[in-house]
Amino acid sequence: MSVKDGALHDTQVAALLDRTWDDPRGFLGWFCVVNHKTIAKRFIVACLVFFALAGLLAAVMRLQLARPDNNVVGPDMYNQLFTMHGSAMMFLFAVPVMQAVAVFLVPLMVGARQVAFPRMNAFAFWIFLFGGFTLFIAFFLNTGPDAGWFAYVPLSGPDYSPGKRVDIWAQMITFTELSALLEAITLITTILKFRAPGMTMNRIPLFCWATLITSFMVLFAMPAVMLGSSALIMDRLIGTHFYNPAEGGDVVLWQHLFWFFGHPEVYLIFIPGLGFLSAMIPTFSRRPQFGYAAMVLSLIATGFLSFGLWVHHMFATNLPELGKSFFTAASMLIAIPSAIQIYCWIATMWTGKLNLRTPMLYCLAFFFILVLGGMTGLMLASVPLDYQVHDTYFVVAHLHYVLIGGAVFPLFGAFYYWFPKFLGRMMSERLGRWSFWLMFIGFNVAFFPMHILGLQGMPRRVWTYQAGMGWDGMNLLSTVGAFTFALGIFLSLVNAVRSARAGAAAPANPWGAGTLEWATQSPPAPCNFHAIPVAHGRDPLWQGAPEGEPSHVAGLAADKREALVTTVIDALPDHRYLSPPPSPLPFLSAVATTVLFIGSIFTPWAIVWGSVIVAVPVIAWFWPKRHDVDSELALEKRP
Ligand code: HEM
Ligand SMILES: [Cu+2]
Repeated sequence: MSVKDGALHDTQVAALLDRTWDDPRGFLGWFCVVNHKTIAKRFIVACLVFFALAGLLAAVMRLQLARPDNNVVGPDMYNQLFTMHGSAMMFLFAVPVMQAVAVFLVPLMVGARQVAFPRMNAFAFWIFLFGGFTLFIAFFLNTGPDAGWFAYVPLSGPDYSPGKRVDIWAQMITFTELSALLEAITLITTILKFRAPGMTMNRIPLFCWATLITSFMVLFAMPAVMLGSSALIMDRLIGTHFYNPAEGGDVVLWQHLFWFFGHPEVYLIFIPGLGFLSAMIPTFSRRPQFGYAAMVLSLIATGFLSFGLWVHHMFATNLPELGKSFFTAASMLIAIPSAIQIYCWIATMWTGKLNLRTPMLYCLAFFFILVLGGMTGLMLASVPLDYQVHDTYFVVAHLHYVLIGGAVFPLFGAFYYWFPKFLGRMMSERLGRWSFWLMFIGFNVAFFPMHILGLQGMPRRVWTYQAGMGWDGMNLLSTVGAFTFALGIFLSLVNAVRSARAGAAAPANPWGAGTLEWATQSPPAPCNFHAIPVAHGRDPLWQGAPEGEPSHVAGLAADKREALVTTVIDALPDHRYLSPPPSPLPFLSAVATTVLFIGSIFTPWAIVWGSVIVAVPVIAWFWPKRHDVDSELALEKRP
């Protein structure tokens, strides 16, 4: 039987496609799902749970610091709090949530039916989930890591951090970053090979460009930290000497490996944030993005330069002074591509017709907050000032201005913007505005005073301070701000839950946007598009197909999970590809891999017997099946 989906408006074909691509049902089916939208939704929810947990830890820290000589938690607990807060925010929320949103949006934006490697995508989600849970379970058992999210040696080495705390940190970081690597590969391949015909390189939506660049950065950055943390656990468990100067190792090696990852990490959060803005600003300005080529080039430049700055986190080590001045120069240079982007957005808004809806408010907050954070960044990039405020609250203020301005505000804007696409319902605009203002004011009240505290000399990572240092008022203010911020976030959650149940049904394109994800119904059908669109411009929904040109692809089978693969540069149809059906094997492989990693916290032998446990489901996963081989051969024979 060969059913073609070429005939548009054919409800029978649409129904068949829905059946072909639908998620399996039932309790067991739940573990077999490979649909990128379902996986992405679970992934986003998991990241938000980790965000909430990390936020709760921050709230406890702020309670402790609200008054001098306070005793809400003790010093040991405080160490775990800031370590877990930093680690969870960076490793379990900020980067993965960007990847999770991209897993949902990218196939829709490029007009594809599925991500490139659906089962690997599912596997990556499960190991992320298990790794994150392991870290938090350890924390609730009072064995949470306590050496900082940067885990500097020798503090995190065997001498100063005995016990299992840092072992758990090291293995779970390697583990969850494995998930980031797999997601990066999935996203890169999807963007390069699964674009709808006509979506040439210079028509890729800017959010997809941002995702492409961050994914390439992940491939270079994550191995550095995985290598570093693997060497760390070897030093701790089997007595290697990577970081032990007494035996020829080097403590600064850790800092190089960590920050070679750690600085780009910030941009892994920030660049997708830029991508969100480039999707929302043209829509709410009702005109195409100004300076598309300049935007793409400055995204690439930002990604590239971000690898050349890591030493600015190490100015207080005794590296050669000349080297440090080069890193100062590079750190200042990176402001230029971001400035170009900001000018292009301003030009877009200026020449367009601004429509100030909730998502747009979050975009405007980005401008305000990020510019302040960027300025303190430029200040910190100069070595003398960095010596002065090193390890004070000035740095805490700076990093939250950049991270929250660069990622959290754009992300919330993105949630409001794409919520109709995610769940098929509109969010409340009124609650959205309340939430926005509480977040914006609360954020500034929480973090602006920290600049002053830092300049007054309050060190970071201290669990308390004495009265009479002149820090009391600012700290209390900061705590009040933090709780206001949290209340604002909570209102958005209320908004999301209420709207998911009782929001107005969303049309396909509620904002009148131009990119392809809005071409399909809200929420999209299991196959994304009943007929794969052909892109005739950068904003296909605004431009439409010229007279006589095809608007959709015809001729794909509807009774098989068939996807279209196109060429990298010109997006010309290349070949058909059978997307694999649902399977429990990614889930089982993830369980096995988790056993291996958790075992390796306790004994290096877990690598040996763990490999056997992992091999079983993985071999089953990749065992060639007659059915697949036959249908692939059959496809090749078709014209
Ligand atoms: C929800 C609002 C937040 C509050 C109230 C908050 C509060 C804090 C505080 C008080 C510290 C300093 C701990 C200390 O040095 O004693 C801190 C550190 C940190 N925060 Fe946040 N934070 C928030 C959100 C975030 C977000 C969204 C991110 C990342 C995306 C983040 C990343 C970090 C990092 C990386 C550190 C450094 C941890 C360390 O020194 O090991 N925070 N935060
Ligand atoms: Cu940096």
